[in-house]
Amino acid sequence: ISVSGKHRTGYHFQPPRNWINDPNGPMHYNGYYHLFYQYNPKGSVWGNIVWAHSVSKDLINWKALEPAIYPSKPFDKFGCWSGSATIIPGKGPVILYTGIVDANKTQVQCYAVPEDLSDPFLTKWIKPDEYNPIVVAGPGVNSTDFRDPTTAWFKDGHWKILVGSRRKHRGIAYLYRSRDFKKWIRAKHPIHTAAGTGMWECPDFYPVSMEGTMGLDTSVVGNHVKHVLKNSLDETRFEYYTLGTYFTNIDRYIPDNTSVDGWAGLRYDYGNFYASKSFFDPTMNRRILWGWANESDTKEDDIHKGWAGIQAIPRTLWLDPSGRQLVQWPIEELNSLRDKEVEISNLKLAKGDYVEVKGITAAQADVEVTFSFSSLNEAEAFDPSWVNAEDLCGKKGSNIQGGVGPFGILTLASNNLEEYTPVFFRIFKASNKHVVLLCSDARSSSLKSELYKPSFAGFVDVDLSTTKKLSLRSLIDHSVVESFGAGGKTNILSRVYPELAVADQAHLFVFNNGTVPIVMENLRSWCMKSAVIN
Ligand code: DQQ
Repeated sequence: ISVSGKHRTGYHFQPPRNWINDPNGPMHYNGYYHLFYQYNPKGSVWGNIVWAHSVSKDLINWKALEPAIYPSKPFDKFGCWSGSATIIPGKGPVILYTGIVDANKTQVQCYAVPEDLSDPFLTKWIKPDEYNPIVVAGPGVNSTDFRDPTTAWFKDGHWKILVGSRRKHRGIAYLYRSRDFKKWIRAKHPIHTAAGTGMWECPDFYPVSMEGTMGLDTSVVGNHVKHVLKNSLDETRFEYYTLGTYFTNIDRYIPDNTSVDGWAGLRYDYGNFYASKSFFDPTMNRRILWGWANESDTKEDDIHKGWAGIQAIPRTLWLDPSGRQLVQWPIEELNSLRDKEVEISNLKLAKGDYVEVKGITAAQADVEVTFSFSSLNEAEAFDPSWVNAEDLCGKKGSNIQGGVGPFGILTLASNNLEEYTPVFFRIFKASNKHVVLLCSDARSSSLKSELYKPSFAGFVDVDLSTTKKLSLRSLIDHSVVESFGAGGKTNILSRVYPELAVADQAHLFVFNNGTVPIVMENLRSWCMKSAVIN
């Protein structure tokens, strides 16, 4: 592996070179999955943005096509920014995207359609002159923060879309309606807004079933569904979502009182995951989530590497039976890359134990592990002022001894633990319940300084009075550690750049640094084959 290649991924999506960001217009059409994404054809920093295009039969192995949408019209001369695909029954897909009109970054919404519906790859896209751009910022709308149209849904004779925006510091999702997908009119009220959240990039709005794990097509409404509204917050570069009710008669969305707008809101991922977009996959009746994971190294590193940005592994997503949050899990197709397996059962981890999991390619692996603990009596007291999980993980890292935990895995570890990215749980005792913290702590991930090495963390909403077990799955891929806690309730993606723990010099450990012994009931880990990507 060349120097610039040692952190390239083996099974996370990336093109051979250059900058990528947001996933755009994911869909399944006529036997193929399509992934478009923001791409700079000229370099490994953001700029010159076009929609790159890849197709796949299984969401894992991808074939690159030429860019589908690139500046070619007066309304998108300065860039083709994010957007979505909608499949019109009986007609085929339509892409909506944001065109950048001028050097001031004035934004309008545009549409594109396949040139030839009989081409199985839908290689070429055209932007009809009639009706384009379909939406411009009207009076009172901030025309330089007005972008990222959603997939449309159909209700009562109208197609409807959202466009992200802001008014001063209030985040806004404007609603537009159309009968024919060509003439669009802004509704009197946005579907939802929230004070103090800033620009809403890449809104996503869709129904989830109140029972089971099956996904729903974007137009489904009714009393058996809840709706999800997700926004990507430009200012802090993280996303949050709420669960709530879509009142179709007034075209308003109101979040449940169990999920809040803004910084304290629920997150798909408590790590490096942004500008995500979901789509309904009719072949398996599931909703799939794509998200972009930016680099955590410097711009100079990216220029040197010649590439920047990956897509997270696509995740199936559904409503937790509690109704309070979503659950995510890597798409099952990923298992086709699992190769040699190592399994360990019933391993007791006493205080201070570190045990190496030998026999796998630890730099490119999939690990599933279940821990149990006999008693919670010695859990540390939880201070109610600890509202920020990331700060708490920063204070209580993997080598700070606790009561129940910290316990978990050390990924991408060098031989003598000069480098490691720990992914671990820590259990606290609050006044009337236990608080579970999941951390993915990049601080010790690399000997190299000048990297962004955050102690990412999230709380895990589990009831430890009924189950005394916690599970963890981590997808390790050279510069990625993508973890799913408690069956996908709390998820964290970290980007890390070890200097020593690369290729066959990377190791995997399990550990316990709490006074209470932990039983690792079962660990299965697989060497992961590389996917064929672009
Ligand atoms: N990236 C796109 C925008 C979007 C932002 C530009 C989010 O359309 O708002 O590349 O990362």
